[in-house]
Amino acid sequence: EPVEGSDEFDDITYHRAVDVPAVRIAFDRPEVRNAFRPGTVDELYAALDHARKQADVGCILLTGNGPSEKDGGWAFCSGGDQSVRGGSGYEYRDDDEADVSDDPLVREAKAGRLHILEVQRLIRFMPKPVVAVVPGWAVGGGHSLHVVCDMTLASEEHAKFLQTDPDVASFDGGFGSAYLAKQVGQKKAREVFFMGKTYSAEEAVDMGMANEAIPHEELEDVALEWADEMTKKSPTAMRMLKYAFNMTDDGMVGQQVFAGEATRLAYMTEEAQEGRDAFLEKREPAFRDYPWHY
Ligand code: 1HA
Repeated sequence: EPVEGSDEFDDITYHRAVDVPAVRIAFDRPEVRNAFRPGTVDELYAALDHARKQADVGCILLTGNGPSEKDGGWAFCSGGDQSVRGGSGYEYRDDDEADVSDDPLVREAKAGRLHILEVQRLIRFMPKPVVAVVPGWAVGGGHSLHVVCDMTLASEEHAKFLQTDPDVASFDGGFGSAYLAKQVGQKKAREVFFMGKTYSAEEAVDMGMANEAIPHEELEDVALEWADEMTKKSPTAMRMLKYAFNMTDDGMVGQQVFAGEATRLAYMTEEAQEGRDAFLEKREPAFRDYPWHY
């Protein structure tokens, strides 16, 4: 069932699964292999952020609708829409339904957009698993998106993984390359970017950048099964695990995110509530009533 507000989207679709506490968000531009233009990215960000804030949603499936009516081709995402790439990034054009301000200063500030990186950070830092469900091409910035997702499930028949960044004079020097190298190793990651070879679902699994190759017909059902399994687990444990996996690679930001969750847990203790109460009651806190755990 589509959730409230989902009919506002033009370039993506947003569905709440019926029996599983999960959301399916899909690129919906199959005729251009689900390339993203600035409006697509705005919508994707809004949709992911909406899913992030739902207390009864524990998993997000990110995918691409298809096949293309033009030629039957399947795609997860082919990265930035090259037809709207301007001098400094991707540009809002007239047929992009995005809501762009009439203020010329705002328009200028939004002239060249690379805000898919903000989407990457949202996926990376949201406290629930995001699974890339790859039914076809994952290319360029679309490849980087699957890399940043917590897990990747790929269509056995149609998934194809390809990095074209340097072919079009672009480079994801962040998660798309550095985190990929953590997944597949330095030599292989350099091959992915420097050689621009196309890899099948099975090869992606063997390399360690995808979790499973699944018969195309079953892909969405299996993705929902994975979501079902993950959302049966303790939300707190899942959140702490995601942030723990992130932390060693995310430096002080990783520490900050993990520590925020530690603070939340600490606030739940009587000891922390004694600290608050003592302040409000203008008295010394009775912390000596609490043990020094070992
Ligand atoms: O690297 C970044 C960033 C880095 C840092 C910060 C921000 C970043 C933001 C974005 C990106 C990037 O994404 S750069 C990489 C951009 N993407 C590409 O270079 C991929 C271009 N596409 C392809 O190489 C191929 O189309 C394909 C391997 C995905 C599929 O090939 P196939 O199956 O042979 O189909 P093809 O005929 O090429 O494509 C079908 C239609 O989709 C074509 O249009 P048509 O001739 O039917 O009118 C094609 O032009 C269109 N299309 C495909 N991909 C894109 C696209 N149109 C615009 N942009 C695309 N990315």
